[in-house]
Amino acid sequence: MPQFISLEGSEGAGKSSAMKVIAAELSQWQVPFIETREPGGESNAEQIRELLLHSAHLEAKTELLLMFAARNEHVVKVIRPALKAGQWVVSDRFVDASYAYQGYGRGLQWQSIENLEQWVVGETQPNLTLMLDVDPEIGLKRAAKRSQKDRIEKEAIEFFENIRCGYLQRAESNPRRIKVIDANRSITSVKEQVIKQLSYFKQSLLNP
Ligand code: Z5A
Repeated sequence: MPQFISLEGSEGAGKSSAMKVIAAELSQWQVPFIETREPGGESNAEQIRELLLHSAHLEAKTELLLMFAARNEHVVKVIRPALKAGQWVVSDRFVDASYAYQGYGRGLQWQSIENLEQWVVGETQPNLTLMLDVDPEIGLKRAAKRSQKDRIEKEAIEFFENIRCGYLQRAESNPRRIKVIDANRSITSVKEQVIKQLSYFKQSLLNP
């Protein structure tokens, strides 16, 4: 059965490096897979991403609705067809990010996010989510080494602290699916933790 894996974490958690580790592992396992991302992962969704990351200002509700508009294009045109065709899907962010950023970060109503999730995502839920947990002070320092900041990255540290709480809360409520990786540690340690969690996941598929 093809599996859906998502990767989550706040600013500078090291998702890009973790994506490479996951891709290398899946290649070794010889499973067909696609790598994708949110917001984006599909041509219309990528255009919505531009709006989301580079508009001068967006109302919080608009931000949430655009995340789900992009997600609908992504789920219908990319994720579901790939899974149906027998490919695994690895997505850099998915619906947990909306709970963390728009729910905890922007303070939008939980119920609205749940309604949108039911409507847009439905049963197309990740089987495994690796959540890279990093102290925002560390994550923001790492991210500062990169080029220009986008609209969301310009938020204050308190915003990212709330997001971290949101992610940890999600992990606590979904312990079977969401595995927390300590991303405060070195790149090598993060890599080892990711490989370990993937190996547990593989075992759970072989011995359900
Ligand atoms: N968003 C949302 O609000 N709601 C939603 O529903 C969704 C998304 C789906 C775009 O996401 C934005 O959309 C994002 C959340 C929001 N906004 N923010 N902020 P994105 O995933 O495309 O963008 P991002 O979060 O800005 O990704 P990122 O900062 O690129 O994260 P990263 O991939 O985790 O960082 P990285 O590039 O891998 O690492 C940053 C640097 O740190 C780099 O130089 C690394 O070499 C270094 N690094 C990484 N790991 C380590 C360790 N362990 N030690 C030392 N240095 C390290």
